[in-house]
Amino acid sequence: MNDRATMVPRPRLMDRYREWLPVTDATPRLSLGEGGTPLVRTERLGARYGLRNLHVKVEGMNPTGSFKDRGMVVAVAKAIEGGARSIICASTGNTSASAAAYGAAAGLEVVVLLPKGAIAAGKLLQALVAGARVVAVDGNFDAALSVVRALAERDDHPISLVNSVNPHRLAGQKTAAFEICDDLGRAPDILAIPVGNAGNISAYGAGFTDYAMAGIVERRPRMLGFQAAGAAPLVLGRPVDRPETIATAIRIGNPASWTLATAARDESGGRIEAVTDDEILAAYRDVASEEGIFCEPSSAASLAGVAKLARAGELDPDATIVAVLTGNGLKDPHTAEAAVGDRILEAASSVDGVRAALGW
Ligand code: AN7
Repeated sequence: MNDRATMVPRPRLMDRYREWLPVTDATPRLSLGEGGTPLVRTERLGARYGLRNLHVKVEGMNPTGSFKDRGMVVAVAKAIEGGARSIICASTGNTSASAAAYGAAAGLEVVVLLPKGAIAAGKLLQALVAGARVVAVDGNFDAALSVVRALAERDDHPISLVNSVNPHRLAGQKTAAFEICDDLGRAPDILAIPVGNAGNISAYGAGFTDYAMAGIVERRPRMLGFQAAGAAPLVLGRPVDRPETIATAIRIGNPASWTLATAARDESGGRIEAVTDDEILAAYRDVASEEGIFCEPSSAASLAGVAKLARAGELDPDATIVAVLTGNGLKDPHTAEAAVGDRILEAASSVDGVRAALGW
């Protein structure tokens, strides 16, 4: 039997890391149970990639299935604290799902702009079922972001912008870096992460820096960011007009946090590189079939990059590596279907029928 006196309630994210967040006594204690996601040490996947200390941070375990909840809870709480009644964002899907959920929980009007036809099915449905006002715009994410920025600046319809250009979003997202250090008892040697609008790599960089400056960890990890090859402005060093990739969450041509992200890369001695859609899909299947972890395609960009650098002999096999899996695979059933093909065996409903189908 557990001693109930030693069992503590699960802390809220904003309480657990309060001293690092812009939280005051006037900030509403909003929570859907975000944060506290698993850090899983991979055995089979690590062995496959020739790495003895490969971990994944499973951010798809957040309430709406992505890391966006860490920043959204802070941004929405601060918006309410400031008197907002409405919030708005542009999104490749996960930010809108998160804004819709936290906005619903706080009783706010939520408006989301999405690039028409370029959002994974689950993410779109999350926003709709939560009651957000969804506008599909005839343009890509970069175009939608510039429209919401302009809308949020107008006085005729006051509305709070909750894209990652809102600093409270990045403040909340730093907590994932804190959790990784708290779980490992140190900072990893390498942090691998997918990069789209480049907010998350910037937030992790800031989080590791906070812990290093406070003396909680001795040094910061090298940050390795990975973009999809068809949407790799930070690798090319210039915006991409027509970004293309099956990893729709990171189909972004002109990242809002460009300067912060390249600074996080450079201060850590890291790199931002491109991985192809085929490499992303291979890693997406590998982590599901070797570890039982179903992430969304964009998330697998981090592992695809690790696999590629490991193959090239550029990673120390003993390094402590954490790859961030930013979102849940259930969000994008169509990519999953295409990735596995028609693998369903058909059988009569009998022992002999099933034995025949299995070739036993
Ligand atoms: C699963 O939801 O930009 O580099 O509008 O959903 O911080 O943008 C999502 C981005 C990685 C990239 N993985 O993070 C949005 C959006 C997943 C994502 C990223 C996103 P950033």
